[in-house]
Amino acid sequence: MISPRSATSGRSATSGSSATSERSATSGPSDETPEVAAGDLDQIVTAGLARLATVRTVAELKDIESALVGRTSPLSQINGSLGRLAPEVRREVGRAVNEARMRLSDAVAQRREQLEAAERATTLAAESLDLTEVATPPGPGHIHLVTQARDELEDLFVGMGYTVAEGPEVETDWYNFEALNMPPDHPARSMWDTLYLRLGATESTLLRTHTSPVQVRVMQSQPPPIAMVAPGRCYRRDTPDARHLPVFHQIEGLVVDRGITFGDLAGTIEAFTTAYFGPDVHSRLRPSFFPFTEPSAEFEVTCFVCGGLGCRVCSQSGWIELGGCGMVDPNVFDAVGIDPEIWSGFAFGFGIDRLAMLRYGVDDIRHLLTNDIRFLSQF
Ligand code: FA5
Repeated sequence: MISPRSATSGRSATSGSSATSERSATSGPSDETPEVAAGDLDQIVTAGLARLATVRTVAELKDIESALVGRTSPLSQINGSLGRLAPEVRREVGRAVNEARMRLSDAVAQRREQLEAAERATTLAAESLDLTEVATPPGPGHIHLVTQARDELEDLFVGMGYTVAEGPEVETDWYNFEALNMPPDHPARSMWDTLYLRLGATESTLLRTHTSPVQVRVMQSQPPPIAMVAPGRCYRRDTPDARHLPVFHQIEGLVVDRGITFGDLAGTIEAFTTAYFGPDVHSRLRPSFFPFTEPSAEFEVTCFVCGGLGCRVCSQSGWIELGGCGMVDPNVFDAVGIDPEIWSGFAFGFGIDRLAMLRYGVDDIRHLLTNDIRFLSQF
């Protein structure tokens, strides 16, 4: 550090020497005199300019500005101590400090302009729309996995000589239950808890719980021989889980002719499973109960996961249940006016969603409904 004289010494030898004598004469001992070197001011300015060059935002600049030229800045502190200098020296040092402040203030203003311009440009760029940009058009969709399975099953059965029939999703109690040998209060109705519509007499109209009512409608509308399949949507008050949905799809099959036997039913099911799943998959029938078929059976296919060896998915049995089947109950023939002494027949019904799950190894039936494009685009 040098004395205030030194701060001005660069300008003239004369003024420099007079400042020295003034100080010793008027300001007392040198340790009470603020000492400011021209080099110090230069250093403050140089460091300030370097600091300014690193500022990146207008907000940040505000803080730096007050550190460089604000009330607590080194320059203000020097200014504050000028009073202790002799008047001529004070003037010289004051001028030098002001010059330094001006340089820094100018530099701050210049930097502010640059930063504001840059921030304006960034905002504009963010808000701008590129009207020339070419948006990728959405790719073509494709048929849903369940619809693919339904179409394939229809083709398969048509190839085996069946016709395709349809029935309403909103059914009457008579078609869904009574004509199928389930009079009111029949305990088997509880197997198919459903959703009723506020239409007509209480609980007379409902969302069908299975495709079996289409059997009745077809037998009413045409005389035997009959060989038909009826795919469609069904509804149940089932809580969704990995294997159940409240809205799902079934396909119904009905064959009525003279001399139809349980062997025809078993052979038809084996033929369809092999055709749909391939030669390694076989079917088997397990005794069961349905009010509209006698005898009744569940039909099962070889487990796709373990190939029949037994695993967690098939509960170690090697088989997975697909649907129900059996010989048409004489009471159902009676309900539609077909003579069971002349005609016999079989019927089956199974879940299309379950079938698709098994064929493609889908581990949760709810994936079919979530509309996740990553899942759907795989099929
Ligand atoms: C029936 O619905 C009978 N109508 C089947 C039938 C037809 C038997 C003709 C005899 C003669 P079941 O309730 O078991 O049976 O359902 C048949 C199949 O539908 C089930 O094996 C399953 O594959 C499918 N299914 C049933 N409920 C659901 C559900 N909530 N979600 C998905 N699939 C289901």
